Amino acid sequence: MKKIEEKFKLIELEVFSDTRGSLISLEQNKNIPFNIKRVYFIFNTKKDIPRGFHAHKKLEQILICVKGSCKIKIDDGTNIKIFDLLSPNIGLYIGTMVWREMFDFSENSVLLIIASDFYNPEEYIKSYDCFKIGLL
Ligand code: T46
Repeated sequence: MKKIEEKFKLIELEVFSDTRGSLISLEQNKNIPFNIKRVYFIFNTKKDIPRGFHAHKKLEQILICVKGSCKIKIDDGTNIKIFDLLSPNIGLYIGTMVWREMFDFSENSVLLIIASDFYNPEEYIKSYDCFKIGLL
């Protein structure tokens, strides 16, 4: 798969549905546009308690709300956009140096994240001002 040039974009995932239900498969360098090194998920969230508020220097991720819904605010330093993740067949690709905030989680929602690298706290930019400077 060709590397994604955009800093962020929605990816529609193929759904295999039949009388038994539905299935979505995630494969590295196929519908996930990078090597997968980590998968984590966020649950037990509260509607009015947002999360995130950081950017990553090198990390690429895909966010999929596999249960319920949530909103993701994305800021690449030029464009600010809010994505409504309402369906498990929609992934939000977030590239490097993109500020993200997750909020408005529905009850019992589960946000699945596929990441291009292992967890590394050094890799986070947690100050919005530093994020903006980093983009210069
Ligand atoms: C991101 C958004 C979408 C780990 O130990 N390993 C991990 O892989 C992760 C992601 C987190 N943690 C620990 C670090 C903190 O003590 O889990 C705790 C909560 O993490 P954090 O406050 O960073 O969670 P969010 O929801 O603000 O952000 C997370 C990811 O950290 C971040 O990379 O892009 O989800």
